[in-house]
Amino acid sequence: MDRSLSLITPTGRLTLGNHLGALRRFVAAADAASSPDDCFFGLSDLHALTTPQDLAVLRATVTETATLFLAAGLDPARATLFRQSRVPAHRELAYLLECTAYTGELNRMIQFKEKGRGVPSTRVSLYTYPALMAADILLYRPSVVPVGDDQRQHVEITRDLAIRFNHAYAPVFTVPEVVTPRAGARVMDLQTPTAKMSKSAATDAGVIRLLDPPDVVRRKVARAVTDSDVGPDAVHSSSEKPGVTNLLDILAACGGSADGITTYGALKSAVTEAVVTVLEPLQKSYAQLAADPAYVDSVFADGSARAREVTASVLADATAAMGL
Ligand code: AQP
Repeated sequence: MDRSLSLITPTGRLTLGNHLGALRRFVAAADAASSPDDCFFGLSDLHALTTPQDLAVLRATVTETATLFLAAGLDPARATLFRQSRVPAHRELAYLLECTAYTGELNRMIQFKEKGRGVPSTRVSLYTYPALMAADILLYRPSVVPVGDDQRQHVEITRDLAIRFNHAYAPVFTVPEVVTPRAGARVMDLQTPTAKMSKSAATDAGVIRLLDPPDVVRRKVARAVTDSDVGPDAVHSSSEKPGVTNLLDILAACGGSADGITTYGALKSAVTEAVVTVLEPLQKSYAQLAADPAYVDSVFADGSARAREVTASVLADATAAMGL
């Protein structure tokens, strides 16, 4: 089986978008795996430091996110779950890849353009993070990287760096393919349906968190922005009707159907029911796991130890290839 690799940054409490675009895909890949070495899924806590964080909140978010990985159904016997900061090869290879990357390509990265360019207090790490992200991927030699649509640019720069490095020095890296899910590839904010649903969104009203109770989900969906003068069975076009398109996409991704629905009220009820049905088992499992934090810690400690083992030879090869 092709090795699969992906990370989630603990910059906020996980959202429905993180589940449909990432976690759920991780679980499917792990379920199809024959060994935990086929799937590496991590918490990219180093990436969280590219922007200022309240450290107590960061610690709590790391714990919650780690617990959610397991609650979503990731089985440590089928996937290696790790923390990026516990695997020093990530930072070491990142430097070697900074020596491979060009400022021109880093200047084009959307995240830097949107969050940091022109702001004097922007952290240098926000500019260089694509090199760390490339290291995150290339260290594991995955042939496939499952990510939401929004992350394609990151995997594309990783491919460029790997190809450049392999040509300039030695064929050390596997050049990975990007895989994006069809339904739920990009869940949009319920209040601003032209922007993706983000865990670090400034306001919570348009963001469904994985641990939101059913009544909170209902309220957020009920207040979701819809588009004027169009029934939900009208043309499915995100440029003209981003609000209703998003609701229809969420409904489909959560296993619901819009057949026979003709009003926004009915659509929102169906969306609520479908989302709650997806979240309920996850929340139940979360409550059990949260009662045993030592178990969650041990899973990630064991996974990080395995990640240190598998990344050591790739880092050694890259270091030697650069003449060091
Ligand atoms: N709205 C989304 N729809 C589909 N997939 C999504 N992902 C994130 N948001 C959506 C996927 O979740 C994984 C997490 O990636 P990340 O932690 O590196 O952060 P991100 O993509 O920047 O996610 P957020 O939630 O928007 O975080 P912040 O607010 O911190 O920037 C990825 O696989 C991503 O595709």
